[in-house]
Amino acid sequence: MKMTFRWYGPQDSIPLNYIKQIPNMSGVVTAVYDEPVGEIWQEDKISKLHKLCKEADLAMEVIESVPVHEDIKMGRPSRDGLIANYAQTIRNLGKYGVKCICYNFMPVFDWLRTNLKTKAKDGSNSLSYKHEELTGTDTKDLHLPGWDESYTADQLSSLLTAYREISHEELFENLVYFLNGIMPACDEAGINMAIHPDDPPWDMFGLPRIITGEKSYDELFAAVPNKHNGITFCTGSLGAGRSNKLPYMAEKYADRIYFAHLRQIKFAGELDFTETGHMTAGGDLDIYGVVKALVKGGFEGYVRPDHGRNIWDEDGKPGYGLYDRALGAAYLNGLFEAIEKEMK
Ligand code: DNO
Repeated sequence: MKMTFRWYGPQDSIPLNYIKQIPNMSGVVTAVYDEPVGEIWQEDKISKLHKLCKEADLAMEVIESVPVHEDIKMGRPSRDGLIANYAQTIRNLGKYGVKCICYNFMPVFDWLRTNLKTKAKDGSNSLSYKHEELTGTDTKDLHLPGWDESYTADQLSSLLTAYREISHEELFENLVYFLNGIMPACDEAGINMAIHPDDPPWDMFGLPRIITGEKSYDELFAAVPNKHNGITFCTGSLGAGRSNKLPYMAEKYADRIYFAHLRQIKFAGELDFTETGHMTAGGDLDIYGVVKALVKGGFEGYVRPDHGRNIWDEDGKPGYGLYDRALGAAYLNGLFEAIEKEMK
């Protein structure tokens, strides 16, 4: 495995040399953030990021995310042009040594939480999700913590209405169409696509969500067998779905898991959860079991400690402060080393 750390570019409050000081850190996971969704990422922007990483002696082999335009997800006529742009972005990234692109196919919203600063008794805080709070939210005046409110109220309402016409099956077909359109660019550039699961893994506001568990992956690989079609195995997202057996899935898909987001959650109700420190003992997911299954399955991809808490009075970007993610990396490094040596 290659240990990595998410870095939000030059505007991130965490300097690259701090990241480099975390033991075993091979590289950062980053993105071009100032290109509107659907536009080609130009080489000058990619090369600037690449240079900064190189100067800090960190690889830039994973991009999270190249966002997918809603017209592609909805199968609108403009999708062919947008897919061609996406393919060009892939080729451009390939020129700078990128090996893996994390993306998602969630309609309208990315991950959803209801509180970004849930205080624990020990004074730390973290992200949490309460299903009732979310379902009680009026979509006409939607202000959710965390996701980028890039739509006006009118745009959002017309998007939500347009999605009412789109079934899970159609959304899945649109994903397959998109993947088939970009696979030649991936073959050419040697880049693996790694779809992020829906977070949390169930429908939201009547919007279909399709990457939620084992069945989704079986269907995805059957529809697009190309090896560049792979997944980001996010324990926190998949783990919120109580029927997902994480270690079993990690082993089953190990050769398609190009990127692993490892983090912990603790359930507070059937569909409610709070994010906790990474260790297995800190929550309800078997992080040790997942790492063991990955190693057993021959996983050779990138790993990053996912969402950390804010600890030691850090006021970091929710989920993406320095300290707790660094502790997470250290813990995960230890697990991998012990398990890899044990299995030799
Ligand atoms: C949240 C992240 C997601 C992820 C995207 C990938 O912290 O895991 O926002 O980056 O879903 O496209």
